[in-house]
Order: sequence, then C-alpha cells, then structure tokens
Amino acid sequence: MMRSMLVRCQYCQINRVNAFLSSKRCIVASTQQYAKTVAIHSNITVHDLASKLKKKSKTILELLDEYGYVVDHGINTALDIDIAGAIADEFGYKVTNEKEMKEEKYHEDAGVSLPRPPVITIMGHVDHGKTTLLDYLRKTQVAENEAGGITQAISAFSVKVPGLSDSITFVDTPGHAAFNNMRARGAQTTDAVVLIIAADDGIMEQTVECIKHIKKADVPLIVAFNKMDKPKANTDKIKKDLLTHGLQLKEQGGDIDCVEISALKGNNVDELLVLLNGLSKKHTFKASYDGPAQIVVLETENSKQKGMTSMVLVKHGQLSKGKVLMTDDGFIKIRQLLNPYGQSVEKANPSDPVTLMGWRSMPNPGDVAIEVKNEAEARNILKVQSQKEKPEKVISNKPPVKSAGKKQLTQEMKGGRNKRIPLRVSLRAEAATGKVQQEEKSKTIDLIIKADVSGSLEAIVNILSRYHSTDITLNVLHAGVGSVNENDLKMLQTSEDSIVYAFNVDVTKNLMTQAEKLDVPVKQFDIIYKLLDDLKEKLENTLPMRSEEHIIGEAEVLKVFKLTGSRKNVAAGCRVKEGFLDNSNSEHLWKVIRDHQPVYEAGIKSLKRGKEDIALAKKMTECGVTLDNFEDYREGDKILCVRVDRIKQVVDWKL
Ligand SMILES: Nc1nc2c(ncn2[C@@H]2O[C@H](COP(=O)(O)OP(=O)(O)OP(=O)(O)O)[C@@H](O)[C@H]2O)c(=O)[nH]1
Ligand SMILES: [Mg+2]
Repeated sequence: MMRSMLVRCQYCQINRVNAFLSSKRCIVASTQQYAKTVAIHSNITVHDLASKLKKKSKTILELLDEYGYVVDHGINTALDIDIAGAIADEFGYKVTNEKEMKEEKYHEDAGVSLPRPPVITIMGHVDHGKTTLLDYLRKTQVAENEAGGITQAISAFSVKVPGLSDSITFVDTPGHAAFNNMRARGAQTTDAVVLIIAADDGIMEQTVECIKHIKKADVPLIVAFNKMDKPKANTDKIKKDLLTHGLQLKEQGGDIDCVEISALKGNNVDELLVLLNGLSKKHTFKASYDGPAQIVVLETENSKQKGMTSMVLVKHGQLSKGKVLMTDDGFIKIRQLLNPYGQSVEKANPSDPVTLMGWRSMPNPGDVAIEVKNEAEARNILKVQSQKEKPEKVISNKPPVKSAGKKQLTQEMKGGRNKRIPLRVSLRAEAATGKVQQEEKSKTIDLIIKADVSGSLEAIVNILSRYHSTDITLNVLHAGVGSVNENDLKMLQTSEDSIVYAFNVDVTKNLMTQAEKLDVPVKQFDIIYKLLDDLKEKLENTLPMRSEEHIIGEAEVLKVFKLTGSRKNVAAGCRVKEGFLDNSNSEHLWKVIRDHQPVYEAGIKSLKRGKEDIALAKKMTECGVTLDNFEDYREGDKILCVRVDRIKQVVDWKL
C-alpha cells in the first residue's frame, strides 16, 4: 500500500497528510478556533486515541487506512505522535502533549505569584572576564584559582547587591569553545543575559555563538564592555560590529543597554547593577512560593562522597528535605540541600541555586522536575510512562530515527545504569600536504571517558564525535559521570589500544596499580584542552606515517647501452636536466617516466661516469644509470631521482 508523508501545513502549522494539504478544510483550519483540547503522547495506541477522541476505534482504523498506513496490530497498534496529532486534528481537537498538560495543570495549582529575584546569566568569549566580574560581586577569587585559567562548568550563586532590596542570582558560563551546550542551557534558564565583551579584544567566535543563543532564548540583554582599564580598550568598532550581528544599542537607536566596566578593578560595576535593577523592575519576575515546587537542573555530579547530586535552580515553590520531585524519567527524594558555598541549608526559594542530594537516578542538565506527593506517586507515574513507551509496534511513515543510541549514551553519561553500549566515534585526520600515500590499515583506539560533571563529559564526547578518519576509529566504549572503577579497566583489558580519561575525578592508587597490571593507560586531566591535546598526540603517534615524495633530479635517456661480458646488463646513457642524481642514499626512489607516465620505479644498481662509479651526477652532466631489475630503457625516457620523506600526520582538531 502506498504510504503518505506527513507535511507541516503552511496554513495551520499542523502536521498533515499531504493528501489533505490542498483541501479547503486545511485553510479553514487556519482560522478555526478549536473547541476541544486533547493531550496525546508518543506511541499512543489506536484504542487509547479513539477513547480520548470519543470515537470508535474502527473509525480511527478507517482513517489510518485512508491515510495509507499499514495497521499491523489492530487497535493495539501504537502511533507516531505526528500521525496521532493529525488524526486528532481531523476531529477538531487542539493537540497538546501530556507534559504540556501536566505543566498547564501545574500552573493552575501553582497559587499566587509573587516577585522573585532575577536570574542573570553572564555569557561571553573565553577570558573576556565573566568570572572576574562575578568574583568582584561576591568578593571571591574564583577566576584566579580555576584549572587552566578557564571556567569549565556552569555555576550559579545569589548575591545581595548593595542598593537593591533583593538579591540577584547569577549564572556563570564557560567561554571556551568546547562548552557550547552549557552556554545554550545558560541562555535558556535565565531571565536576562549580560554579554561580556573584552574591549581590547572585540567580538570573537564565542561572542557570536552567545549572541545566537541569546536571540534563540529571546531574553533581555545588557552588553558589558569589559577590561576598560586596558590601554587598548576601544568600544567604537565593537559597537559597529554588534550592529552587523543584529544587536542595536540604545545609543544607536536600539533598545539594548550597554555599560563600560573593568571587572578587575570594579570600575562602573555599580552602573551595571543599576541597569540590572531597572531591568528587574521593568519585567517583575514572578514565581509561586506556596504551590508545588519546580526546578531546572543546571549540572549533575556523581561522587563517592555525595552520590548523585545536581545543581538546580528553583523556578517555583519551596524546596526542603523530604520533598519528592520528578523529571520525565526519574525522581529525587531530597536528602540534603547545599547552598553554592557547600553549606547545608533547610530550604530554597524561587531563583535560589541549590545542590540537591538524593537522586534515585541521575537527571540530565536542562531537565525540569516538578514536585509530586511522595515517592509512591513518582514510581507510579514512571511505571505508567514506561508502559506507554513499550508499544507492540509503532507505525510511522518516517524513516526510523536512531534515537536509541543517543538515549543509551545519555544513560551511560548519567552513570545510572550498568548496561554499556559502545558509541562509535570516528576521528578525522587532516590529509598531509603534498603527494601522499596511505601505507597501513585503519586502527582502533578504545576509550573510556569519566568526568566529574555531566556538562564536561558532554563537551568532551561532543568534540570526539566531530572527528572522522579512515585511518583511526575512536571507539568510546563508555562515557560516564563518576570515578574510574574496576569495570572500566576490565572493559579495556582485551583492547589492542586503549585509554581511560579521568577528567576532574580521582583515581585511587589501588586502581592505578591494577591499570598498570592490565596495561590500560589511565590519564587524569583537569583542563579540557589538555585532555584533547593528549588524545591528539596519541592519534598523531598512532596514525600511519605518510610518504611524501620530492623530485631531486631529472635526467633524459640519450642512448641505451647493452653491456656484455661479466656485467651483462643494460644501462641508460643520460644527461641530467634538472637538479642532480644522487646515488649516495639507498632510500631514494628511482622512476622511469615515458610519455608522462611512470613505467617503473625501483632502487638504483649503479651510477657511473664512463667506467667509474660516482655518487652524484650534477645538472647538465652525462652519466650511465642501471636500475634494479629493469632493462627496457628507451631513448627519450626520463629518469627521476626521488627523495622520500616519511612524515608524521598532523591531526587538525578544531574545538
Ligand atoms: N585588565 C583587566 N583584566 C581583566 C579584567 N577582567 C578580567 N581580566 C583578566 O582576564 C583574565 C580572564 O578572566 P576570567 O574572569 O577568568 O574570564 P572568563 O570570561 O571567566 O573566562 P572563561 O570562563 O574561561 O570563559 C584573567 O586573567 C583576569 O584577571 C579587567 O576588567 N581588566
Ligand atoms: Mg570564567
């Protein structure tokens, strides 16, 4: 049976079967107000959909037949969410998914909204002074003590700002190229962004990337030109450049505030705070304090001492010990709350950043969790969800999406399950310049990556996945949050070539001794670019050497001599036209070229002038050449003397 395709309708923005796209109904739908709403979830069965739409299953099956879908399991057939949505739409339902419904319900229950402190994310290119600004505000020296001088994890804290009635929650993001996802999350979880641009450096690659995240998140923005104390600081050009990136400052007729500061010296930082205060008043950020709690996960960690923890931002409600919150696929009964300084606290309010201990399975950064009554309710919801996710058969006319691999890796990265599914990541080696030949077969390096927090792990794995090579396959057997353990070593003991990378996690002496016994290298790093440099070096040492040929001399065959007597041989009488012929190096390659085509290549037997052996025949001199196992010289042939350089391949690994 012919299969139809679902297409997003230009009139009503709903996925529709193409057969209906040109019909009037669809155009009518663009102006239609839906009277009814239905929540559907992915893999909903025909039976469940029919009962939600208050229709007979037979009617749904007939419609599916009309659409051109093969329905293998009758009323138990599970439907792709787009198809189910298109059917619901046919019956005049506005479709929402169950999560949206839950959130809508949540907002109905949420109670009265009251003002809350603003959440301000600091973004910008690496080293432009984000952490220094926050250090100035909270009177700390975090920037000075960071490994490698760069921020490598998202962090958040509240600051009581002088002159403001309330505190501000600041979120610090890394500027290094590797942490794109963290920056994206930073922009998504904030009320406003301060974009830091070093006035002596201007708009750089990650500034541009941050601007994209800010636009996508559609949040208010203040631009802070930093390092104004430096002699080369100049904002004129930067202001013009901002225009080319679609940002128009107030002084240019736009609506974006800007301020010139020195985070290091604290110059003008109070003006920035005034702007933030104004922004806060203008937008009056609100939250429900007495309704069910809602949080967003910023970062997760797995350590022996604390177990699975996550740094979260409270969006609504109050957190306290014993409360149960659930994400889409896990939950926490809060065992302990820590403030950003690691101190235990009794409760957390909206906009407070807080670390939660007690997760039953590791959440993902970016996950939203909502308060439920108790653990029993959380377990029950998860059970129902997992049943819904186990359909007999899903029908969809879309090509199968290989989401399982990503899901599995996510589980792996969360460190929550024992199942270990290999993720294949290939790396691309840069082709060396010049005439090169591949000499050996492809190799595999098995890797295990362990990191302290999921954001760093994600950044490392993302970089690895951007690499491809036919020479080397990087096989990431396991990527997880937490310390290196015996299982990690066991996984690699049969590998021909392997490395365990431990990023910001401890490796015990005992484990190191075991690793040495099993001949599995375990390498510890606390700076992401150093880890990547190490892997790059390993790749360069593992990649096959490449041969690069350089012609050092060219001679033309003038006459062919057949030698008699004891030296029965054929020699080519030549004149050297370019460079020189060099018989002193047995590594040189000799080639015979006829009509622009190579006809032979080998080593040389002898190079003579008259009867005398010579090492070198210079340009415009004559000589006799005999090559190994070759006698078929012809007048006019060219004989090339070629130097072969064995060169290490360069891995061009751009972060
Ligand atoms: N002269 C001067 N130096 C500054 C100023 N702000 C920051 N710096 C210096 O710039 C360097 C980088 O500062 P950080 O605060 O670590 O920069 P960052 O933006 O947090 O860097 P990442 O988090 O790695 O992206 C440090 O050596 C700071 O001392 C400033 O206003 N003036
Ligand atoms: Mg920083």
